[in-house]
Amino acid sequence: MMQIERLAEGIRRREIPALARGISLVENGGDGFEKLLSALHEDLGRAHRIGLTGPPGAGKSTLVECLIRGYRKTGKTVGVIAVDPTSPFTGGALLGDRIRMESATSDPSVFVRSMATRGAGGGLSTTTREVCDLLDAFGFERILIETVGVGQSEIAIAATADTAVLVLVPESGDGVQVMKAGIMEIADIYVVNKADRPGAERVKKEIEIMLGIRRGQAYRHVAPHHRPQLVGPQGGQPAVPVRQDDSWEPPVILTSAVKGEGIESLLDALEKHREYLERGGELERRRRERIARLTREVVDRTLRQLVWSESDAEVHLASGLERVWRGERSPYEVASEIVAAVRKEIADGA
Ligand SMILES: Nc1nc2c(ncn2[C@@H]2O[C@H](COP(=O)(O)OP(=O)(O)OP(=O)(O)O)[C@@H](O)[C@H]2O)c(=O)[nH]1
Ligand SMILES: [Mg+2]
Repeated sequence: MMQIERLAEGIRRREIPALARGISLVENGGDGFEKLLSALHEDLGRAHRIGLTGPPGAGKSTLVECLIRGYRKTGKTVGVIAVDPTSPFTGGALLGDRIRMESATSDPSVFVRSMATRGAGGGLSTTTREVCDLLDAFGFERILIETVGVGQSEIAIAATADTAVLVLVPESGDGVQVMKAGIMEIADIYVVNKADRPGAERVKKEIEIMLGIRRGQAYRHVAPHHRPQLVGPQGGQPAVPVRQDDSWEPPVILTSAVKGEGIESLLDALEKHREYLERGGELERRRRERIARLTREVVDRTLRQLVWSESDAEVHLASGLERVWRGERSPYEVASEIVAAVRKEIADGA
């Protein structure tokens, strides 16, 4: 316990070794990792968390390196998490910079961490979110989370960010595929990277058309009284007319990460989205939702732990399996016997 307190203190004091130890503890679900996260909870909420997802090889890591350089120019500190990377970061130069920065000052500005393993403590998205929390508590102003793929688990990871960026490329009709996969719903910014190759403009148009169609459909199902109203603070007409629709229109940005082109536009869009989130109360809504989701997941994993590691469920399972094998029980009957036994254990023990 004291050790955990010290670790939390070290992270607050921006000590890289403490951060690294904290991340390992969280990744492995080691002793006291939840206490650490709990202690740091009050330090959260300062970072802008940005998720970048997209198909393998789309240039996400190269873009991340460009963004780091962009943020460093304006003096912002950046933490990076690469989840299940299929290829390492290419930027030897970047790494060199990082080491120089770290040794030149006790206030490290860039920290890059790969998460090659799934968290032992819970699902990948929960663990990613918890590692993000450590980076946030440490004080990084921008946190970039890179994930490969456009499937459900990547969507879940992207949903732990404040801003979700989907990185596509001109080839292979990615646009259409991704829209069909439904990842569309979560992206706040679209990037067509490798715009130095042919077809980028066409993919951009495709995405914009699809975004337009979605928007049109979305409004048809909204009853008029649910639309934002032009009312002032006292319910009358406002002195300054507010825009009736302050919803976010996801921009589609062309970049060439290898040439460093379009990066300013992307940085600009990211800042605009952050401002939008703060202005309209959307940031608070997203963060509340995230806290609810996290709490549910922590309850889930605590219950799993309670059942499978701290009760006699495994013993009941072993004897139950024999009966299933002999044809005396179905697995469902055994499962409900296990649940009943665990309930009784808890009731008796509590
Ligand atoms: N032509 C071109 N190539 C690029 C661009 N951006 C990245 N690449 C190249 O694409 C390859 C993959 O780049 P990465 O940045 O590793 O892509 P990634 O999306 O992080 O890849 P994974 O993490 O393995 O999914 C590398 O060879 C890059 O040099 C670009 O804008 N134009
Ligand atoms: Mg990568």
